[in-house]
Amino acid sequence: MDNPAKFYITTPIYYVNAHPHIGHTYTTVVCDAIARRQRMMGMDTYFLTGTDEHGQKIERSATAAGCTPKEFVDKIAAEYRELWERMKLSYDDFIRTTEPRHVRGVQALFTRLQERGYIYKGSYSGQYCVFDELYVDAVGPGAPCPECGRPTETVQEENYFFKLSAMEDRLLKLYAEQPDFIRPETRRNEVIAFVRSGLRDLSVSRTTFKWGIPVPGDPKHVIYVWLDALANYITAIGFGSDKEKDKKKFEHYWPADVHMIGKEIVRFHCVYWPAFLLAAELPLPKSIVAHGWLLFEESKMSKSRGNIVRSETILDTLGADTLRYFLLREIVFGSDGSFSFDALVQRFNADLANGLGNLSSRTLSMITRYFTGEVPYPTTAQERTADDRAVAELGEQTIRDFNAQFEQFQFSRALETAWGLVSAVNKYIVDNEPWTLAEKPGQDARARLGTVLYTSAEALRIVTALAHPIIPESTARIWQQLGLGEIGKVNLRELKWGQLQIGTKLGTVEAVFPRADKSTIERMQKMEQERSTVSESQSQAAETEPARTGAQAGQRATEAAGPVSPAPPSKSAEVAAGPAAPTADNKISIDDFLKVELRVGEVKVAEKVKGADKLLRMEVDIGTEVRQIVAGIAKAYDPEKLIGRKVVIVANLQPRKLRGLESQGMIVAASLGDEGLPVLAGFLEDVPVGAKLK
Ligand code: ME8
Repeated sequence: MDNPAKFYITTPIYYVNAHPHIGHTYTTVVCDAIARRQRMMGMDTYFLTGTDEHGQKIERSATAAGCTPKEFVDKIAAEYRELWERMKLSYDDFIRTTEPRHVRGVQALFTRLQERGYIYKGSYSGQYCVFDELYVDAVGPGAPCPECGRPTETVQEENYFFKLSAMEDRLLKLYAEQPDFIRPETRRNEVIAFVRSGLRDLSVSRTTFKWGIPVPGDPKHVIYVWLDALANYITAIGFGSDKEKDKKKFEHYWPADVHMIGKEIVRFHCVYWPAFLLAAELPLPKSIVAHGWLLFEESKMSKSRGNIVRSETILDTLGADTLRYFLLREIVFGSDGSFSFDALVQRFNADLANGLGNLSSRTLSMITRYFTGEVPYPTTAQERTADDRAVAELGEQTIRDFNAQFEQFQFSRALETAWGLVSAVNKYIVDNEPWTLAEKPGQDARARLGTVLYTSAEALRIVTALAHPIIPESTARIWQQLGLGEIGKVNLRELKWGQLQIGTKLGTVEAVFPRADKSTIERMQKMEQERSTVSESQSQAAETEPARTGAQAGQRATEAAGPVSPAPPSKSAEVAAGPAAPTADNKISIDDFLKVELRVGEVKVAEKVKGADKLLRMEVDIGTEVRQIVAGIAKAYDPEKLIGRKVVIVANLQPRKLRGLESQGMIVAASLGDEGLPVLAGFLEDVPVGAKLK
């Protein structure tokens, strides 16, 4: 049943195989802004986020890091929570898929699907992409995953299957009858085309690893990680619990109003998830909204590409509101958008420091100075100028447009609208020169001064209320300075021009957004570099680091690709830049050595680099990810002969470009003779991919 008074919104639950970056922050901030606004509209709002902690990818990351999966997931889940606190995210619940309430709920869902005849036992033989946790149609060992291009693994096992093929017509009917089920339109069309091309039954259990939720009554199988993960949206609000209070909660909040996701996980949410729910006879979410990617240096920001920006760096310099504002204002929701420190600082200075910050401080300080801190009388309507009326009308229009645009997920336009009012009022202040009016004698000038400052303060109040869901901290401060108390209590539905009470006593006026100077960009870039180095070495020590980017280990750029010869100690000391200097006899400490992350990798792809007769481009699986490595070994090795070979990789080198190709690590080799003929390091015994050398 539709319940107009409630609003339930979810983020994806994030994998804990890597640290959070601003891509994860983006989705979560979008949901937070929506949730905060819904609360201000008087809706009974529930905002859910969490972490996705099961599956082969996580199990492998934990093994590679030398700890148990539980230790591993606890650490990264805590990082997410800590970061979300700092980002001022107002989530109501944080679900972890390792929690008993989730395990119980997933098993209940599985049983429900079995009872309704949608699950049967069969055997699967084919390719599986561990990175995407996806069964793919690719053929042959190592065939690339059609989604991410990484080599797939051949899986042959007895599995439980879900009758996805039986759901085709019902899904197509759903997409036709509920056009808003998938947004935006482009994603909807892709999904429809995918389903029309035919659905095959889906394997929903695995037997080759343990880190998952056991199938009820058949614990040798663990439930497919996507069935496990998607179910979080219902288990978090009580599905599968016997308790009356949980059942009520589920009935109250389910179905979700919005599942917010990134565009790469549309198929799981728009095909598998409604199929599971239809089969289980549970109501369907009202809409699945997919946004684009945050790009950095022109490609999708992701840990495996090593091009991430951490939210912490921005939090430490410009604060949570700046990042929140930037993400919603700069990225056109639905499309891909680029992040850069330059653009961030520019937005901050233009819109926050010079725009809203300036409007707030000049208006409020003038009221303090000229009217002893009390909101002055505006003159009567008849006496107001066209300028005054234009601002009031724009204020009304801004409320209407902002609301309509925000509701259509057009956050950037909505903020542009609100900041249109900010600019108009800043101009109005300049045109009307209240500082000159204050100098003039007589009642008329005083009345004009009152009107100009009232109009400015009222416009400031409106923008502050509208922007609160996006920049909660700074707007709360402006609200206090306006003398209006707690901003969280505002009812946005009732927001209108003219509600600012005459005589309101202002709070202490202070700058909310001090301008950032040019050095801020450099500082942030430096912090990012230091953070990478610290997090690399910390995780080395704790041995809990998951997938590595290979970035910032202090390696000289010229050494970042090509075979490594056994290096003399002084050279190793350069590689392992850090506090521990080489000792007098040129020996390095064990700590220095441990900074170099050596891993066993398997060559999946190898080919010559055009126009470079010494270079080979390889894709090397290092257990947690597949790295592109460019090395000067073409004279010694035929590319075809390298495929399937186990090699040793220096995994934590700063990536560098060779002939336009990024090399994300180095392959270890002996270097023979004057020419330095490379001979690859290898093993006599069989060793697992991803194993660490120490
Ligand atoms: O896919 N730009 O988890 P995940 C924008 N566990 N958004 C980005 C982004 C980027 N560069 N990078 C990540 C999973 N995101 C599964 C989900 S849900 C039942 C299971 C955001 O850690 C975006 O929301 O890979 C994307 O869909 C999500 O993080 C992927 O997070």
